[in-house]
Amino acid sequence: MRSAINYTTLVLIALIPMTPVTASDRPPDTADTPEIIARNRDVIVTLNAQQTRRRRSRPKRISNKYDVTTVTDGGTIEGVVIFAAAAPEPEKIQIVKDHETCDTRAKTRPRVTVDADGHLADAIVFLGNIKKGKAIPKPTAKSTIKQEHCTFVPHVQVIHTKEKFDVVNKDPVAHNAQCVQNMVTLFNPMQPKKGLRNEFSIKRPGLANVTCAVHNWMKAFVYVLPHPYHAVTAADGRFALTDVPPGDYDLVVWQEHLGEQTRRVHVDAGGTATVEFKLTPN
Ligand SMILES: [Cu+2]
Repeated sequence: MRSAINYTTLVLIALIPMTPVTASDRPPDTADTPEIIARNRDVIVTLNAQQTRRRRSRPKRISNKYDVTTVTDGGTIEGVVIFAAAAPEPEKIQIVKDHETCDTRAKTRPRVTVDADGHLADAIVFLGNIKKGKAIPKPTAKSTIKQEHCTFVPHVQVIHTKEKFDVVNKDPVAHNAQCVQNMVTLFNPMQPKKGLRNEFSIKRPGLANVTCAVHNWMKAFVYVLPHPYHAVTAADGRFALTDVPPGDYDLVVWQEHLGEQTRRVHVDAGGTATVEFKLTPN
């Protein structure tokens, strides 16, 4: 009897590392995993807990409660984001495989994108605590994360909660796109061929990052928000949020290397509040 138990135990131990963690048997702390929609669920590869820990992101907690209302006396929040320091060295990218495709991309990536006056592009500005306001406009094009020249395009974007978006491989080499939010892997499609496309949505607001395990320099950021009050700063560092119901708000700016900064902003009916953010390296 004892030998039978020992044999069973050994078999079970031997099987443990081979058992993949799937969406349905994740640990209890990931029970509130955001909703994932995929055309082909077979391509979702969930990772083990160790891999998830290594790729942790630092999401800001944002309420998912947002009610649509008619905004007739809205104001505007506009301003500029300035990088108030000397531009840091760009990230160096070492391409070690798939040279025919990947060598077409730049071998460096700027940590900040600034113009001659320090105006910071590609920062995300949004209202952190708005509970009701205008409806999310119908998108003119479906949001997409493209894998092109071994680069995720766009590098930074806002996607709304529950919005359906595509991950698509435009390269003739294999990529994957592991998306992690709040230390939980939301999806991880392997796309071994050009033209492969998978559709997803994310239920929970907050920052998510996307990486490719095949090419370790590839990364993208998605800020998931339940409302339309957000902007990505243009080349001149400027942003504008319109039709904001009168009131007091937390205006948040985020940049991947500079972190977040929050400013309290008051909006009068029909008025314009002007904000200047100055970001520096941590
Ligand atoms: Cu890749």
